[in-house]
Amino acid sequence: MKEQLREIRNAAESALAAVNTMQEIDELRVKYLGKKGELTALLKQMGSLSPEERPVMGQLVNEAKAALETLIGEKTAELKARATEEKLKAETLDITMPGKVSKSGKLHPLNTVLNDMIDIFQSMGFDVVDGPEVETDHYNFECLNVPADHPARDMQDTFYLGENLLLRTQTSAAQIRTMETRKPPIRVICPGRVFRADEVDATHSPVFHQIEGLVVDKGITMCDLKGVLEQFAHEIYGKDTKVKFRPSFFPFTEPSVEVDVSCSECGGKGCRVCKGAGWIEILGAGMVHPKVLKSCGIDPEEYSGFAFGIGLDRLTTTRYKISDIRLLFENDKRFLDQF
Ligand code: 2NL
Repeated sequence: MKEQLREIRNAAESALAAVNTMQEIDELRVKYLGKKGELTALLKQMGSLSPEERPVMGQLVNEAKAALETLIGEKTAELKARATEEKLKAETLDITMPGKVSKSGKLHPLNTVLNDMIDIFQSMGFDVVDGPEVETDHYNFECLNVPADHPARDMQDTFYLGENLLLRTQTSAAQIRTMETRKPPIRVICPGRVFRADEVDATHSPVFHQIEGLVVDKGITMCDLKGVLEQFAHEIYGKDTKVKFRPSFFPFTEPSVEVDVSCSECGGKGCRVCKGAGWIEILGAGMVHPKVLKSCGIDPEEYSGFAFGIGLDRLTTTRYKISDIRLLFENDKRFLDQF
């Protein structure tokens, strides 16, 4: 029987030394230590031994059991450690690999310039107002003292949607509506899309952007207009920028001016950007025509005001040295990615 025990123990030990999986260990545990296992079977044979031999043999079998259990424990720990090591090896991160660059959205150059303009005028106390892009003849022309025979009213210049409906040609209509609904003092700017039936080329587009400003109060003069526009020019182009008023004509302002700033590229000496003039025209402006005030229910004897209109697209193309206005509307990603 001792011989049998040694054989079982040797066989179990060499089988355990060769296992590679937890499943194999479990199978060996059942084979040797289980209820129907080989060691249990040996214990059951003890009845055939003499009373002297029984405890000796019992102790030997128990020793063998304990030894096998220890061995199984060690082998299990070893397999678990090996599995962990393999798992870690498979999950190795190469922290020197370049990461994935996620692209963030950004503002269209027109909106960058617009936001700057809004900041400047808001800091001077202007509100931003909005209005419809589809307007009536009344708000777009009539209230602005644009007479029926004015060339701007021609089908060739304005997109008409019907007898009296049209796509606004300037954002003034929104300001007319503001004068109708608010009482002076009024200080507003109105940015937005405007439409003209222009021939398309590098400097003309049928859709473009305008920012108009309007101030109405008691005792507003041309000096206030000049002060506001000078402040605006200094913030946009720098403190040394000079501002010049030239006489002009618009039906909705009297007197009317066109406003030039000293060329920011050459400082006024004359260069390619200003075509040798030293000045660049940036906007049109003037004192609101008394007829316009009256058409909005504001008494021109009591109140006066100034208004101006700035083209946003030209301001953007000169700031970023963009050669063709059409690039602003095509939304080609290769173009937009440059800003
Ligand atoms: C230009 C000229 C201008 C205005 C727009 C205006 C608005 C109201 C009343 C009177 Cl509600 N005037 N707007 C005045 C002068 C010029 O725009 O050349 N823009 C690019």
